[in-house]
Amino acid sequence: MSSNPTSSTHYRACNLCEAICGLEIQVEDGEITSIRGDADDPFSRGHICPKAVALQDIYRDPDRIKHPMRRTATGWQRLEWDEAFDFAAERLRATQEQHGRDAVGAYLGNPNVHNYGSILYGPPLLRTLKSRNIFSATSIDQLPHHVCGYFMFGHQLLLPIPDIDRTDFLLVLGGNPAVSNGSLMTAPDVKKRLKAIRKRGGQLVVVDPRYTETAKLADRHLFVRPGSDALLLAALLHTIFDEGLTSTRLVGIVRNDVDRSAEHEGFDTVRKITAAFPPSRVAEATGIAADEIRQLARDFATAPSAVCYGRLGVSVQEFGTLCQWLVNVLNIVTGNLDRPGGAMFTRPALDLVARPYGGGSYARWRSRVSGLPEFGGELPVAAMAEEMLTPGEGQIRSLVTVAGNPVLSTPDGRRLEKALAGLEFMISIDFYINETTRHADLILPPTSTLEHDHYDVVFHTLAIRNTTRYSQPVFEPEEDTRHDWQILTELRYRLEDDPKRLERGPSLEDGPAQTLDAGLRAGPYGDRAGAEGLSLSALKVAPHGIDLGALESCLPKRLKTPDQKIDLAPTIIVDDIKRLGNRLNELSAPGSMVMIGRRQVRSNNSWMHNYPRLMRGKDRCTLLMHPTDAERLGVSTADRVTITSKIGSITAPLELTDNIMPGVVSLPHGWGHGREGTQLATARNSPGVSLNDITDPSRIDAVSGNASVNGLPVEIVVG
Ligand SMILES: Nc1nc2c(c(=O)[nH]1)N[C@H]1C(S)=C(S)[C@@H](COP(=O)(O)OP(=O)(O)OC[C@H]3O[C@@H](n4cnc5c(=O)[nH]c(N)nc54)[C@H](O)[C@@H]3O)O[C@H]1N2
Ligand SMILES: Nc1nc2c(c(=O)[nH]1)N[C@H]1C(S)=C(S)[C@@H](COP(=O)(O)OP(=O)(O)OC[C@H]3O[C@@H](n4cnc5c(=O)[nH]c(N)nc54)[C@H](O)[C@@H]3O)O[C@H]1N2
Ligand code: SF4
Ligand SMILES: [Mo]
Repeated sequence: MSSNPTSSTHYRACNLCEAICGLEIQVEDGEITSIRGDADDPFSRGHICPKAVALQDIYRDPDRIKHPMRRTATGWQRLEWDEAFDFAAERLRATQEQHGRDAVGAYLGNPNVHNYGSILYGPPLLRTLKSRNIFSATSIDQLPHHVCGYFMFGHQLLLPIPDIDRTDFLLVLGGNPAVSNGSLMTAPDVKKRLKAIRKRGGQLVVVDPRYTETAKLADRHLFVRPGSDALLLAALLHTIFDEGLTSTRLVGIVRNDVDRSAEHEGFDTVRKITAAFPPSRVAEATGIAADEIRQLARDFATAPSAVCYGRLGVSVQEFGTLCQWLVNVLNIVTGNLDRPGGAMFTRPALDLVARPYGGGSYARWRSRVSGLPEFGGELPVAAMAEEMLTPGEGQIRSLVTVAGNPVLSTPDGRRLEKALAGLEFMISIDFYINETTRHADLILPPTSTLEHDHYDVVFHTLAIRNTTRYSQPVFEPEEDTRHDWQILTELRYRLEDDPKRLERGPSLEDGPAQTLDAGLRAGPYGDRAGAEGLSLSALKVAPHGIDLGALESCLPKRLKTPDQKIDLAPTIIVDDIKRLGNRLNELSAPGSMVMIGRRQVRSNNSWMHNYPRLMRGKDRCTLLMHPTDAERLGVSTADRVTITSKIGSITAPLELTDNIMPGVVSLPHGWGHGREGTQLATARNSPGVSLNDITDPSRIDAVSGNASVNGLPVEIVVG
C-alpha cells in the first residue's frame, strides 16, 4: 500500500469501542501524521470520534511499558522475557500445588474483547489453570444479556440486536449511544442512524434518569427512577395484554410451559405475571405517570415495526436480568423479534454461535463466600475481593489480571486494593503501571494495538449489519516485544510444562490469523461453501471491509434450545418477580438520593486519561445534581461535596443541571488516578475520584450476580 518507502496509508479498524469504525492512517518516517475516518468503509462511512486520534498517543506514550517488570523492595526492575515467564509459571504452580487449583484466580478486563488474539488464546490459559475463581468485566456489564440469551434462545451469544436502520420505533432504556457509540449494538456513526429514524417518520423514545445526549435526539424522553425499569416494562406489557395489542406472529416458536392449556395463546405465563403490575401501581415508583406508560405501550405495539433496547443502565442495576428478559418479552409478544425493524440476530462471517464455543452454563458452582452463581465458567466480580480476603480452603492466594483495571472498575475498589496487597503473588498482562497493576509482582506488557493485526470476532456478532473486515498491523512490533496472544500462550506452555512445545515456543503457525482463516472458511460465507467465499486472503484484499447485507430473519433455525423453541418464561428468571414485587413499596417511597454513572466522549472506562489531547479542558469528574436538590441540601455550584455511601466517602466538585432527575446524582467512573505508585503522568495531573470507591459489592442482580453500581443510595454534604 505504500507509495514510497517513508510514507504509507493504512486502513484499519479502531478497536477502542464497540463501534469498530474504519480508519485511514497516514504514516511518514515511522510517525503517524494523520488519523481520519475511512470514507470507503461501507459500515462506518467515514465516522470517527476523538478517541481514535489518540491511538497514536497510545503507540508513543512514554509511560507505556515494553519489557517485563518485576516489583522489588527498591522499585520496578526490568526482567528478560524468559526469566519473567519462568518466574510467573513457577509462582503460579507453587500456589496451586500448595493450596489447590482454585487458589489462583484470574480477572479479564474489557480490552480483551477488542483483541482477537486475547479472545482466542485467553480461554486455553484459563483451561490450563482449571480454577473456579475466574472473573471478568462481563459481570459488571452485560452478564444479564448472556443469561437471557442462554435461557431463552439456548446460547449466551444469541443476543437480539436492534435493527435501528429500518425500525419505525426505537425505545431506549438505560443506554446513551450518542456518547458510548453503542453497546451490544455495533453501529458506527450511530447519531446519524438515530436521526435517520425520525427523518423517515419513525420515533425515538429514551427512558433515562438523565436527559442525555441521546435523549436530546429523541421525540420523547421520560425520566425514570433508577432501578425501577423492570416495573415500567412489566406495566408496558400489562397494558399490551390488557388492550389486546399482542401479535401472534411468534406464538408457534414459543415453548409450551407448564401453565399452558390447549386454547392458550402462547404467552400465558407472562400475561399472568404482568397482570400484577398495572401502570397505576408502578407510576409512583418509576416516576412516570400511568397515562404516559399506557400511551407508550400503545405507540410501541401499534408501530409498523418497533424495538426496545436496554443497555448498561438497565443491566448494571439490581434487576438487570429481569429488565433484559422483559425487554426480550416486549419485543416477542409484539411480534418484533426476528423481523426487519425489530430485534434481530446476526449471521457473522466467523460464527461463534455455530462453532463449538461455549453456549453458556449456569450455577455449575457457586462462589465460596456469598454463593453467587457461575455463568459460562466465570463467577461474578462482585465476589472477587471477598474470595481473596476470606481465609479457608479455596481462598484466592495468587491472581492473574489480563487487560483489566478492577481497582477502578469494580465495586469497593479500596477493599480490593487491600485484598491485592495481601496476595502471595500477582501477575498482570498490561502495558501500564496503573491503579491495579501497581500491586502486581510481575507485569508482562503486550505490544500496543497498531503493532498487531486485528479482527472483530465479537463485534461483528453484535452488529446492526452483517459485515466483515480484517486489518493488517500498521507498525512492526518493536524488537524483543510480545503480543498478548504470545504472552498468554507462552505462559500456558510453561504451566503445562510440555518440553516439545516449550522448545518451539508459540510460533506463528499457532497464531490467531490461522484460527481466523479456518473460522472464516468454515463459516456461513466461507470459501468451503463456494469458490467465491470468504477466507483470510479474501479479506486481506478488501481492507475497507465487506458489507454482507442487512440482518435477516433466521428463526427458529438459529435457536440453540433443544426443541428449537424460545423459552419465553424461564423459571430461574421468572422467580425473581417476587423480589421485584417486594421492592415496589420501597421504590415507591424514595427518600435518599441515589447515584448513577455516566460516560464521556473523551474517556474509555479507566484507561484513556493519559493522553494529553483527550485531557484538555476543565475537570470532567464532577457530580451532576438538580438545582432543587442543591437548594434542599444547601449546596451550590461553587462547592466541593462529600458523597457518602454505606461503603465510604469521596469528594467531588458539584455541577448543577436541569438535565438530571431530582433525587438522582451522577458521577463518571474510571477516575481516581491519584493513587500512590501509579505511573501515568498525564492522568495524575487531573486524577478525579473513583466512583467505585463507594459502590457496594453486596448490591447485585440476584439472578446473574451482576454488580449493581447504578441506583446507589448516597448522602451528600458540603466540603
Ligand atoms: N461504577 C461503574 N463501574 C463500572 C462501569 C460503570 O458504568 N460504572 N462500567 C463497567 C464496564 S461496562 C466495564 S466494561 C468495566 C471495564 O473494566 P476493566 O476492563 O477492568 O477496566 P478498563 O478501564 O477497561 O481497563 C483496561 C485495562 O487494560 C489495559 N489495556 C488496554 N489495552 C490493552 C491491550 O491491548 N492488552 C492488554 N493486555 N491490556 C490492555 C489498560 O492499560 C487497563 O489497565 O468497568 C465497569 N465498571
Ligand atoms: N466514550 C466512551 N464510550 C464508551 C465507553 C466509555 O467509557 N466511554 N465504555 C464502553 C463500554 S465498556 C460500554 S459497556 C458501553 C456502554 O454503553 P451504554 O450502555 O450506552 O452506556 P452509558 O453511557 O453508561 O449509558 C447508560 C445510561 O443508563 C442510564 N441509567 C443509569 N441508571 C439507570 C436506570 O436505573 N434506568 C435507566 N433506564 N437508565 C439508567 C445512565 O444515565 C446512562 O445514560 O460504552 C462503551 N463506549
Ligand atoms: S466511535 Fe469507537 S470505534 Fe469509532 S473511532 Fe471512536 S473509539 Fe473508535
Ligand atoms: Mo463495558
